[in-house]
Amino acid sequence: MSNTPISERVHIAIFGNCNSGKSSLLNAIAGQSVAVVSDIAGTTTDVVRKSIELNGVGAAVVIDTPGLDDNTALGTLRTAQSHKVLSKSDIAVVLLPVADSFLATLRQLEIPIIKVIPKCDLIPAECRTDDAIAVSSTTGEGLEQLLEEIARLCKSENRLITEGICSAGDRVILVMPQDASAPKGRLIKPQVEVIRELLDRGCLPICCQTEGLQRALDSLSEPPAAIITDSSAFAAVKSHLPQGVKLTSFSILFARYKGDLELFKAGAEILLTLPSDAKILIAEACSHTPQSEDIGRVKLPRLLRKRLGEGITITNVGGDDFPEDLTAYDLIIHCGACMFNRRYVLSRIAAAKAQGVPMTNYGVAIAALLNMDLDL
Ligand SMILES: Nc1nc2c(ncn2[C@@H]2O[C@H](COP(=O)(O)OP(=O)(O)OP(=O)(O)O)[C@@H](O)[C@H]2O)c(=O)[nH]1
Ligand SMILES: [Mg+2]
Repeated sequence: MSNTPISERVHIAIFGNCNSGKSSLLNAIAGQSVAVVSDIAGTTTDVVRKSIELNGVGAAVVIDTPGLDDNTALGTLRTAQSHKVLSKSDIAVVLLPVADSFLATLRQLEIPIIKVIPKCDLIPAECRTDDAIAVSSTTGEGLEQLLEEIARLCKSENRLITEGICSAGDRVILVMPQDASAPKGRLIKPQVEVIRELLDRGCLPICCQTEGLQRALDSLSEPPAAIITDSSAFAAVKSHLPQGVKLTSFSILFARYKGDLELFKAGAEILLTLPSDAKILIAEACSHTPQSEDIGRVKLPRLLRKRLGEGITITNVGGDDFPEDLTAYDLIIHCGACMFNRRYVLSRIAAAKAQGVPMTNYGVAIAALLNMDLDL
């Protein structure tokens, strides 16, 4: 579990004013001294992350942030850091009191909030309220209740990648071309995650490359429940698809799992009607050296130019480099975002929506460009 990548960990961020006890709470949750604690306001100047296993939650990362009311010379920079954490927070633990505007921002981003009355060992019982958990990092009071509430909120967010595509025990064929764009010696993360989930669900995942699909189908006594393919092999897979077998792609599964499939489908429809001088932003979560058959830099631009003409302008960005001003673009095409947590993808979607720029993702865009009829 200690190897769980950060994108799969539940992100629990602790927010509050200076000296409210944020770092002490992180230490209390982690059961060790991770962050520096002192009675000097503004002790925490940088975001501190601690990866831990939490009961009832599993792999989590607990994030300590600088005080929200830091008005020292560097305060604005520090509070900006705390606000940056927001876009990746699955759950916000808020030490009261904080400005109403901060709570309003959390609500706008639809981030579940757990309100905490900190240092409750110093606070008379009559000052406690029902909508906040009284916690003392010093005595441990309320800590268990806080952890239970975190676990409860996490359960309601638990989702399956292959929900609705197959049932427990089904046979599922996975088409995974190991071409020039595949990393050497390993499988990419979406494939690994889908295989793992299918195994957890008692399914039989059957893996092949595109040219092995017919043999895989022939080797089964009855058709599989579904075929999940790399987007680049859609056309080839479709030509082998037996009747009644569901077809989807890794990108589409992750669009549902991490994003907003309806919005991505609407974005793909707009893609087909874009003018010949359209400006398209292709955003990828991982920053890697461009490869010869790279989907975001080679395959997708090729398909886009074939469909819309050579006059379009394509801009590629990677990693955290997502422009704040998106209005220069007619469409954003995002990767499957296997390196980002769901909340971060949703915050990018929210930014695109707020600026009125349509958005889709690799798999949905490719399916539309190839006129594929998929089981979305
Ligand atoms: N009595 C009591 N003191 C606490 C508790 N939690 C924190 N403190 C004390 O409050 C002071 C501030 O604690 P920190 O955890 O550093 O607070 P912070 O919110 O991280 O502060 P900044 O990093 O400056 O924003 C320290 O002196 C802690 O020992 C608590 O539950 N009870
Ligand atoms: Mg601190």
